[in-house]
Amino acid sequence: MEILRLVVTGTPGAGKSTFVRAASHVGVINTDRAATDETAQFKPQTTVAFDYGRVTVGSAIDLHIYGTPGQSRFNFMWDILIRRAHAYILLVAAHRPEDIPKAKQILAFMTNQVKIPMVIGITHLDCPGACAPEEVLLRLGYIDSRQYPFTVLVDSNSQLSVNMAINTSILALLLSRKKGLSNDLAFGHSVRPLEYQETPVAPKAKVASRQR
Ligand SMILES: Nc1nc2c(ncn2[C@@H]2O[C@H](COP(=O)(O)OP(=O)(O)OP(=O)(O)O)[C@@H](O)[C@H]2O)c(=O)[nH]1
Ligand SMILES: [Mg+2]
Repeated sequence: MEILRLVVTGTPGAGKSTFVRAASHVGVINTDRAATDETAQFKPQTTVAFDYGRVTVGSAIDLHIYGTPGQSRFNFMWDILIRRAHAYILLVAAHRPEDIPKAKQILAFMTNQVKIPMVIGITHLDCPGACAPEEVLLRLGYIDSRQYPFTVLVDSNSQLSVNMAINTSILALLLSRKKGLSNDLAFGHSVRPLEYQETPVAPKAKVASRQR
């Protein structure tokens, strides 16, 4: 059985720990602790190291799932986790568009560290004030719908929805291994990778030009 590692990343409260809990076939490891910063305004606990769960996919794949912390002060964990990952899913909360620059920063960080398949998971679409998925992708820098990365609409509380997101991540991974298929789709390279910066990108920052 092949062991594959999927990293679930995204901004605080995007639904990473909930996703790992819903997905896992075994008891999860969870490192949530009381939130002491601005995260405490919308949720009492935040992940300080990682979440860990496992999913057996048929008889072929043993999928290990790692949820990252959302806060950038723990970005040393992003680095540790992504370096051994085979693919990752970036969760973006549609109802907090003000957090999308932070999601873009995480994407830039990951893209600069590794070249592995990536899926965007848009969460909280059921919440008041949620942006449409296309708006979320546009704010992330995907200006051309013909070059969207693999994208799934996710409710981390729904096991079915989480399973579909996992299947899409595995599909992206398997496609990236296929010779003759463009890797652009699976790798989410339709926007030029940004340089990671510690400070969030200003909301009106210029969208990166598309890679030719
Ligand atoms: N309504 C709604 N709630 C969601 C959805 N996805 C996740 N949630 C909820 O959003 C909250 C997210 O909490 P966590 O899973 O701890 O978020 P996290 O991304 O791990 O956050 P950090 O560890 O702080 O980075 C939980 O209360 C979930 O039940 C969704 O699609 N819709
Ligand atoms: Mg968490």
